[in-house]
Amino acid sequence: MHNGTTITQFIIEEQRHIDNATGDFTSLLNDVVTACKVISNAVNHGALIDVLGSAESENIQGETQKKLDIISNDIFLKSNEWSGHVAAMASEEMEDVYQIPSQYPRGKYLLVFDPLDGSSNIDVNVSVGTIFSILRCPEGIENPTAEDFLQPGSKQVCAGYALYGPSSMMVLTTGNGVNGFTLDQNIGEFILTHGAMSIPEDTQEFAVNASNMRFWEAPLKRYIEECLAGSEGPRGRDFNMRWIASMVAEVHRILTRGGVFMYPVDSKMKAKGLEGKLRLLYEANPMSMIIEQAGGMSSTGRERIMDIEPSDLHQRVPVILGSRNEVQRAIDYHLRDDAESAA
Ligand code: P6P
Repeated sequence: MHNGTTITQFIIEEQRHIDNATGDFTSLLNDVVTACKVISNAVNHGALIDVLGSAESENIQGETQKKLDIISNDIFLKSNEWSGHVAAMASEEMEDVYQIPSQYPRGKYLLVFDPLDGSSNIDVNVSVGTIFSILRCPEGIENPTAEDFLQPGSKQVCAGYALYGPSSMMVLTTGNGVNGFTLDQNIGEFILTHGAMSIPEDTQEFAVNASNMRFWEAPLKRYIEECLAGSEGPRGRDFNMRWIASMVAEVHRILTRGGVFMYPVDSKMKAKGLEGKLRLLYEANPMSMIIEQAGGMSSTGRERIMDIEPSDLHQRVPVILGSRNEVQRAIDYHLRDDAESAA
């Protein structure tokens, strides 16, 4: 018998602090946990069960889908469509909103997710993850449309991720701090191992895809160049760089030891009419809620990500998140640059 707190027990104990809780949310979260266990199992088996490689299809983003992208998306849909807790779902892998099949009751929550983030890492056996966000369905809406999902990140009732790494973990927040759970493969349960996760305000570690540097805006270039100048430069101390190309893994490292993660908008994206690489509803918003709940900051460089009023289901935004004092410095550089340009 294990002696740790299971994620199910933790969620139910959290529910007790919520007035007139009906158990719907708790049950929905448990279905999300089940989906992540099934995805973890598929990811861990990799080449043994022929789930690697390309699906020979593209998603709405024009990105080649991996077989596991589609498998993971289907796992999420099948685990959550029947329960009567969800009114509709949306995902990186589906162009439109997924309506709950007519044979199942509808619920009061909207579930939006990136079923397998960082999937370009799958074939080279590097950590990947699942990101999810839970919103309330607007009152009286029977058949939610994309419009009903367009809520600012501040309206999320829950945000979390599963990280399929050396161990499989789940990290989640319901607005009352951030807690991490490790999958005990022997009993198939996520056990509380990282209570009350908190991000150090300062860091000497940044994560950015530096190969895009020549396309960045001036303030981002300034921030990174100063980090690279290290102890001989204006920062007066050396920095370390990491880039895993899997946002879930980067965010988890930052939650564990601090750091700053950046995926800025650049001139290549702007030439295509895009405002960033990462998607607001199912990457930036859930990760921002987690980061803020752990004492960090999450910004586009010019505004708090969780204040953005979404305009599209697959809207992209620039992301700068992590240790508060470093994110604030990057914001200051952006605002100063804008003021100089406006002068
Ligand atoms: P690049 C994965 O595709 C993702 O959405 C994030 O998880 C990750 O941080 C980023 O894109 C990686 O982007 O341009 O380095 O492949």
